[in-house]
Amino acid sequence: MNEDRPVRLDTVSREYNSDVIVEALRELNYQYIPMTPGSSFRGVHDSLVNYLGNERPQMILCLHEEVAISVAHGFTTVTDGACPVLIHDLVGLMNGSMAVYNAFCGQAPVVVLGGGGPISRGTEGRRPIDDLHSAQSQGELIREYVKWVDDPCTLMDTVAGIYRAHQIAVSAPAGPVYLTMDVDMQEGRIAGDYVAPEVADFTPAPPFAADLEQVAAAARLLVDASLPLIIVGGRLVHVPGAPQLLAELAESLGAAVDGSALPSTHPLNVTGTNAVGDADVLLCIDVGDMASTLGTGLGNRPGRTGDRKLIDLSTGDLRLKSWGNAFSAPFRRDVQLLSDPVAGLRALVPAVREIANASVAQTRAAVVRDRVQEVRARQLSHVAEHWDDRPISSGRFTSELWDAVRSTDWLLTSRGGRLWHEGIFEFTDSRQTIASAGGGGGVGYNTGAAVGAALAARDRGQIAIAVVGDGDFFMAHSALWTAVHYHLPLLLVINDNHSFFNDEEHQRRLARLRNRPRENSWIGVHIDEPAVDFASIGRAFGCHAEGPIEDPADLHSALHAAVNAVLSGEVALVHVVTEAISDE
Ligand SMILES: Cc1ncc(C[n+]2csc(CCOP(=O)(O)OP(=O)(O)O)c2C)c(N)n1
Ligand SMILES: [Mg+2]
Repeated sequence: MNEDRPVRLDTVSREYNSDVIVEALRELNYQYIPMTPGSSFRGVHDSLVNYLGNERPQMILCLHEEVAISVAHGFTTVTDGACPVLIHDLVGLMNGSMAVYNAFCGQAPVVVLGGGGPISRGTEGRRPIDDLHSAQSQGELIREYVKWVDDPCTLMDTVAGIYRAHQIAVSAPAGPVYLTMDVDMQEGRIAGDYVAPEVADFTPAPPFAADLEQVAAAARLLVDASLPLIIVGGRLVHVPGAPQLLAELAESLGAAVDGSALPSTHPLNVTGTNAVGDADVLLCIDVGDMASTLGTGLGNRPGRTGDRKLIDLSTGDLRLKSWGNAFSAPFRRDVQLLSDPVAGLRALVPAVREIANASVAQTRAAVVRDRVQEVRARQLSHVAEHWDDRPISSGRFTSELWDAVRSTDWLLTSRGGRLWHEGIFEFTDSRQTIASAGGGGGVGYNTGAAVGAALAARDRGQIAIAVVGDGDFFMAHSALWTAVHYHLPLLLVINDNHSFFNDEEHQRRLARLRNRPRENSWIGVHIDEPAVDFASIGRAFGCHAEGPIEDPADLHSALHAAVNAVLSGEVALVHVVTEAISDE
């Protein structure tokens, strides 16, 4: 790890307000603080370096604010803690705003700290850029997709505000917050009568529990179901003991589980199989976006889930904001366990155990196991059938990647959608997967998030693996610099289909609906002529780079070489050329 250690700190003493502000960051145990520099927080920047020695928290330099916030978001998908980020006032926040939205949708406790003000217009020595880069309340820009905004102007309010921001960010439902630090206040001297707020006064809220009658009703529905399906989203995978609770619930019911909080090798894990489309009772745990998860095909009216019964175990509509439409699709909840998801699970498990019938559970489990085995066998034979395909098939790619990483301690941070083949990777430990943080679907998230996840992976002795689309990578490829500078253990695989392919499908679909030529769907979408050499981009940032790989026979050695490079301390990039295949 490049630690960027400052020198000559023996002459520095605690003198300025910004020294007190950074003490608050240390008090909150922040290990890293991703940032992109800006004069609006130069006081805090100076104190982090020259007062705290750039240690706890260590600044993680990112070359774009969107990347800095994605890095913080990615870090929180692995660690179950909040991550702060430092952003220049107005323009920095503008650059970072989409990433804040992704964090909001992903329930990521990212504490965005921005330079602000100066509140006092008449101060001498103002920065020439003050007016251009500040606003009456910068929080207006992102107010509708953060949990809290604060614009304090005194030191005491700023320190209290940081503690409060942290408290709000991590309390369920978790999410990003934004606080500005007045530039003059940061740079001022600590007043003699300054009274420090106490962090103990800002303890995060304890988990809140579900209504007991609802718990009993949910247990009854699940036990009486013919084929219950548990769909797991959110951040459950992080919470100590939660995967075990989930396994206990599934096993006592013989219920299928869709989600990464249960090992993929568990016989009840049906992730990626579509094996239980005929489930009659759905238990959604911490599923933020019901519309994406359940699709719109379950019923023909808003709010309908067809004939299925739906149990919603989550913080429910507490996540809703009046401005955006995220999570607002109506779904009929037959039972609502409005609670912290893990607290709800803790109540539900004994309630189910008390009335569950072991032999019914066994029968259901056998049905689930048979169906999963059948789908997995089909998935594997599909891999064999397309082993030598050119362009490289998703099955071949995923198998070769699995072969290259399986003997390491790995963490998969993104699957890159189209190049992933289900049923090959074995997830046996919740440490191998990130919280299914979801995000808001803003393209440009995955590379920065992989860097943040790699930062956390490195501290756990793991290597991070990310499969990222070419379009996604283009929007934030400067994140590679951060990975290389801090020697992060990251293998980045670019799925290069020369396209923002998702939109090609949309254009094709629409052309079909309108009876127009579908052949033109590539125009305004293909990223070709020039085809970009991603390995050269990787090398330019100092990565070990392989590719472009077009021949499937070259995958094995390229991926193994890349993994070896990561194990020996390099960041590796593998450029895999695939075909843009449409289902239309
Ligand atoms: C910031 C942003 N711009 C545009 C979109 C629309 N969009 C959704 S997916 C996608 C294509 C992503 O391309 P790539 O990462 O290469 O994945 P592919 O679809 O080719 O597999 C686009 C442009 C978006 N979601 N976010
Ligand atoms: Mg693409």
